[in-house]
Amino acid sequence: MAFENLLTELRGEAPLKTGWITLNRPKALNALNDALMDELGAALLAWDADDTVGCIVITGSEKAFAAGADIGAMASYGFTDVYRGDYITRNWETLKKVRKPVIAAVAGYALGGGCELAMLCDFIIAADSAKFGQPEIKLGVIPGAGGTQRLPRAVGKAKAMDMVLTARMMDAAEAERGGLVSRVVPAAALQAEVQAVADIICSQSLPSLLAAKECVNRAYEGTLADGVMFERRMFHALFATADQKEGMQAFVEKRKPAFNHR
Ligand code: CO8
Repeated sequence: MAFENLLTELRGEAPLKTGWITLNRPKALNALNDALMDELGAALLAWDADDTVGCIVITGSEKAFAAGADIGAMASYGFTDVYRGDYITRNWETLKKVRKPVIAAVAGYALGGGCELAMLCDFIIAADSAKFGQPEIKLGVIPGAGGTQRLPRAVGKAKAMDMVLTARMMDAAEAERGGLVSRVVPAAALQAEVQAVADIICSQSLPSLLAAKECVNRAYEGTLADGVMFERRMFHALFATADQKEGMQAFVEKRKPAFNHR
């Protein structure tokens, strides 16, 4: 896949490969313009449909995961422009449609839409250089791609209010304490550490990965009773797969499973 605002590469040692998407508008600190978001949507859908890919990583540069929506591009817009054009929703829902696990590998700034993009991923692994923030208030607006909803769910109301109302940034250590990120690693080791995690994911059965992701998302977005019932039915359904037979038989025979993703 060749893009103007992204670099894409398949990596990994596991049976399934990891699709790496690197946001690549370095001169604008990976500000998210329409062209980049269109390419991101296309790259995500291509790898979600590719049977050789088990996991996707979205990353940026050492300095910035993404410094937000492209302020220059939207500075002159009026209400009708953004409302009629449904600005912001452009390809933002695409990431939610991806059924394979998506990891955000964040170094440097993840601000505004950049923080929202990272939160849309299934989990975030942060370099110790990462800085998260929703600074839209300084621009006379508010977060527009889920920041006011996902940040409180991740770090609680107090920290989210503090960040959204004052534009204060959260460093990697505070983000880990608050539950926004799953792990913090040295900046120089970010890609290797994320690939090691992705390789573990890519060693599992793909149907199980899709089911696990769907179930955890139910916990995040639905009621406990619905989520527990949904999980139980998905658990039952996985007994129809060859990978369940292989996974359990391999344990009994004290060997590694060889999943065929069926
Ligand atoms: N949009 C456009 N250009 C940007 C952006 C941005 N968000 N951020 C940085 N740049 C550009 C700068 O203009 C500069 O360009 P140039 O060299 O041509 O002057 C270049 O990137 C480097 O930036 P700085 O010189 O400012 O670098 P510093 O290291 O001094 O500062 C900061 C880094 C702190 C990250 C600073 O650039 C900054 O504050 N950026 C803006 C952060 C921000 O306000 N983000 C929120 C934007 S609004 C938003 O995201 C709404 C989300 C809605 C949903 C998403 C829809 C897509």
